[in-house]
Amino acid sequence: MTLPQKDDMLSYDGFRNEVLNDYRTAILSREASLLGRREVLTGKAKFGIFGDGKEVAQIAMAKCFKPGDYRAGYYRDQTFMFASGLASVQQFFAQLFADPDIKNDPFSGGRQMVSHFATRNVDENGNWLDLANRKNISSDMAPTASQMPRALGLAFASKCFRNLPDTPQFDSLSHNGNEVCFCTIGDASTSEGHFWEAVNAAGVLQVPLAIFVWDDGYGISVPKDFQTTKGSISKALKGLQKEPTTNGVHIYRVKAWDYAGLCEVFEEGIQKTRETHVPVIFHVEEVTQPQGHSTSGSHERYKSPERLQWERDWDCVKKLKEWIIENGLASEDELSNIEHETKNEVRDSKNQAWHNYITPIQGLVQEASALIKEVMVNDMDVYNQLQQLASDLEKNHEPLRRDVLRTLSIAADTAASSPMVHTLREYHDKLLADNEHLYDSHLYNEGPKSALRVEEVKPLLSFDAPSINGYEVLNKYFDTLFTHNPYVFAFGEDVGNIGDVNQGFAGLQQKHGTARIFDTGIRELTIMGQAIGMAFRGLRPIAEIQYLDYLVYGLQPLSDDVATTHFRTAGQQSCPVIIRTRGHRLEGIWHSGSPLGMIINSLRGMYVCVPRNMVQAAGMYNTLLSSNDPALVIECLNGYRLKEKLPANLLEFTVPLGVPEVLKEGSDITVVSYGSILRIIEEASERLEKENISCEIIDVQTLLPFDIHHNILQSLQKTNRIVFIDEDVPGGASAYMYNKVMEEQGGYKWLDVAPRTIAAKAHRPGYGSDGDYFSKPNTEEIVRVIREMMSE
Ligand SMILES: Cc1ncc(C[n+]2csc(CCOP(=O)(O)OP(=O)(O)O)c2C)c(N)n1
Repeated sequence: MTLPQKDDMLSYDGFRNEVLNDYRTAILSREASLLGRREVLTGKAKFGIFGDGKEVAQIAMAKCFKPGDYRAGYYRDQTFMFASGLASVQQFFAQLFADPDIKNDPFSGGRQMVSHFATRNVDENGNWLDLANRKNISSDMAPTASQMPRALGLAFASKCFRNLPDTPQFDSLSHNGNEVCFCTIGDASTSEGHFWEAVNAAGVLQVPLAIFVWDDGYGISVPKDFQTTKGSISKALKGLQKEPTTNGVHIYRVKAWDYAGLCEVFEEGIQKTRETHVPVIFHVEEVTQPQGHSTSGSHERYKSPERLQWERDWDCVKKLKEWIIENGLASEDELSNIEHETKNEVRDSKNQAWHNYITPIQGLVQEASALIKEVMVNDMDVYNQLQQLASDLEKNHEPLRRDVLRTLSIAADTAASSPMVHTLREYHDKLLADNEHLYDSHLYNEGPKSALRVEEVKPLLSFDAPSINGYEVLNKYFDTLFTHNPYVFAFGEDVGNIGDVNQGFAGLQQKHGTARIFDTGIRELTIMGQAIGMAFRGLRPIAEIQYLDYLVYGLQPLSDDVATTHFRTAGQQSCPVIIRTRGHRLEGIWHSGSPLGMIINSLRGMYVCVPRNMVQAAGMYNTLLSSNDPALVIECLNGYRLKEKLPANLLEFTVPLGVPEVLKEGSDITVVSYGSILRIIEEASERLEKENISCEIIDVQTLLPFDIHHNILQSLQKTNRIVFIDEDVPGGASAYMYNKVMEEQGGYKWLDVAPRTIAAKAHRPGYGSDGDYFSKPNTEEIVRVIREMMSE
């Protein structure tokens, strides 16, 4: 066999040590799984899902994982993490216990379930780390196959770097695109469309992606014959296999218990993809799952006794031990010693993790119970109740912060008439505030890279600034942007050759090159994945969804991955994608979409910009590119041929996020809206003006964030009437704006008449101009509603 060679591996002793160290890692990881399950069953942790059965394959895999490489995997990869030196057993248990201290659970600060790993990609200030010299783990997610789009993107970024001119500014991000993305997936999850779309795209794009399919024959209880054509993912993938004269992927099959075979096959495959960028798939068969799927159930329910016996016989750790003995590398006794020592070490690490987790909470318990006991009351019953509350709290062996807060709250209610009750309330509130940061922070960047900290710079519009079509504004903007910012890339369906369907990029591929502005297949999901991987690796992708209506195909990775990245890593990972699309009214059911309610409710963690014209859009792109926050920008489909003045400071001007603009001042009613419909509102306002009804028209500009300085409230304080208008369904984003102003801003206090919303019909807009008129809000409807409000 050929193990990847380190210097001392050339000697017999070096080889033997490596093998015994691998055995030790296998035992360590298996023991962590066994103890982990026990911690859940005894109630110290809530849920466990472990990597038992995959130890040997992952040890072999880790041998090929080099600084600069990436992993996009799922919840079974603890052994890989231990073997790569990226996780300790103590950290593993800290995450199992949901320890919110980032020093203890460095993957998620207690926010994710066990085995959802991550390594930082930015420092505390949001600056990119030297990723080319680190082993990188993109933060894991639970939805099956959700790692696939991102994995494709992480690998694709290597291709981008390899195709860029060799300038030193990218040195810390890539070594000429030599980095491989290691992607792991369970066999059942290959049934997801995500898998197929990503593998096809990888075969077309030719990127250094190494996919490891752990085939244990089941997806929880459902066997692979129900999951995969021919019951075998490598057979099903045959048509994608690379041939000498075609593109495609290399496919290998290997057994999960075959230590020597795994080391050999992985080394060969990984080296190939690193050098050639031809993707590689390892179908790892005969994987066992000694403890079943997770702590939620038992596999005896669905595996036959024969299957269970087979799994015991072919357990990879057992097989590795046999192989070591057969090859005379160590005796049974030596291996038993390793087992004994390692198991003790795992137990100690687990205990230390628990100690670190529980000690600060016990401190809170002590402080709270001391305070409760000290409260002076003049009623014996109350006194006894308080003593009981304090003592119950102290007796709790596994107290939570929640128990401390609850006890304090009940104690304060109990001692309501005591002059000392304020001590309880104050301590309660302080604890709540202190701990909120542990659980309710980092949804967006909070430091210097926050988009909300980007200074506003107004566009310079000279007298004689030319009035040009909206799409030409964008075209000139993107041209200037691509000339000056080498980190920016643009891609999507029809973005390259023809420069997008509305010509924002017309002629720019020819000028800036196919490496930076390019076409993709029709596959919104993995276009988002490409953006995610590139952004994760320090590039600044502008990825297109051709029309807003097709965002739904790409929404899953934005919602589950991008929008949660910063939160789920407690601020350690940034993924500043910019998704560019165009929407609102144009024509027919699938080219008139404005489903902003769906979007803003699924994308908390991203910003959502709804510019009314292309100058505003360009300003928003500038703002976003100065920050690390991810965002969706929705341009107006019917605005590309409207005339706008071209600002002179194209790359400098910024539009602040969350700051509405008053488009027309007025005194009778505040009209709040965004996007294409503003032009209809302006028309309605002109008609109302003739009746002496004066509308103040406000463009919110961004829905996430929404009016952060409460400017709309100021308008309402003047007009005492307000209507929210958009093209979404009733109860969609218009209801969101209503809620923001009424509840968050306290707008209800300033109303003279009931506030209203005007939205589109619940159905999608029909085709043709009358389809539009009767489906979306129109001038007459707006005039009628405002007139009604004025006469109330
Ligand atoms: C999108 C989605 N659907 C369902 C689930 C629930 N679920 C979690 S794991 C799992 C089975 C996965 O099986 P497989 O891909 O073979 O991986 P294994 O857990 O066996 O390693 C299912 C259905 C999920 N997490 N995500």
